[in-house]
Amino acid sequence: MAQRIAVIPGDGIGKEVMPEGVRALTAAAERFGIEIELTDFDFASCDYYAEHGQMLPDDWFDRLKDFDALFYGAVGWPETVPDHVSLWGSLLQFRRRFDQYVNLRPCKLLPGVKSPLADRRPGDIDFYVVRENTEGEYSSVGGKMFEGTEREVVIQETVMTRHGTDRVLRFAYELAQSRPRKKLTSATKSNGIAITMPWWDERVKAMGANYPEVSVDQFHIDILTANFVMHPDWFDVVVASNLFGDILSDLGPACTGTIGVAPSANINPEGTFPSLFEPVHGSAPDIAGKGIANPIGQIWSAAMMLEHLGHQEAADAIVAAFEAVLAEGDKAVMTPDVGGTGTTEGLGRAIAARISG
Ligand code: GGG
Repeated sequence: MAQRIAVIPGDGIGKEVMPEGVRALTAAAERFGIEIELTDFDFASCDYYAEHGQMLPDDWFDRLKDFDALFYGAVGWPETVPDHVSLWGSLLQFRRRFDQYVNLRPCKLLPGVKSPLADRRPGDIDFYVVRENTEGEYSSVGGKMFEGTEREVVIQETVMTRHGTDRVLRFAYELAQSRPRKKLTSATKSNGIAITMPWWDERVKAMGANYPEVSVDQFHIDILTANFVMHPDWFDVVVASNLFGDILSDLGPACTGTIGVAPSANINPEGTFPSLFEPVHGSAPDIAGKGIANPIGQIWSAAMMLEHLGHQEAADAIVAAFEAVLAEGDKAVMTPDVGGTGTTEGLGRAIAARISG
């Protein structure tokens, strides 16, 4: 049976990198005899908002729920739609309604890509950020009082539940246990945020009782960010709340040279709903329309999607292809963020050709 994949490019460079993600996906599917059925959607974009006054059609849930996976680009075009409106109107709806409670983001220094950190080589940086993806600081619980007056009050709460926290910690522990180093790092700020964060620390300890082989470090987020820069080799699996995980999963790839290559998987581990795969980067209005965005974040997300769908060989072939093209380092093929003068399409085509063999 064909794998049904919803293709949602979104905004800005999402529309430019998506064709290259699809090119890589199609090349891998052809090579490994995987039947895929791609369906394009124009919603979850600010262009759609401009036409319809909302980011998603009313029936979006029913239209997407039976897909095997969602392949997403990027959201946001602040010139026309405030960022919090576009994000809450699209991506955050997907994550919540499809219960994609794990956001898995690999940080890996790739061959041919220069880390801004001194003397780092491929192999030195290779870890995962596991971000809680449905609650925490992104809960949007709160409100305003006396709006627009001198007495204006604004409140927004962080919501952490035992159910929501334990399930993402379980995923992180399982991942750490499956890796050779078996090391988990948890990020909080328990000295300053003195209710939710110490409680998260307690849940980490409680869950750890089920995973005696996994060694656990607990860091405050401020020193943890410093250590991402000074000692990225310390980390194996890093688990954090929604906001801290979001920040760490931009910082991690930045330490590997460019956020342009970083992929992510928004996973519903039970498979009740489709999972969503997207690059970590956003719509990048500063370079949108120039055809120079790095497509590897989107292409690597395609590999994570194939792995999730059970096609490990095809996923490995995509990763091997972009690693080989990066290692060759042809400046005319590389995009500017990795030191070249090439284009999104040129780099995408080079990788697809390598996948096809
Ligand atoms: N492809 C990722 C994307 O579009 N990100 C935009 C963004 O601001 N995301 C915030 C988040 O992931 O919570």
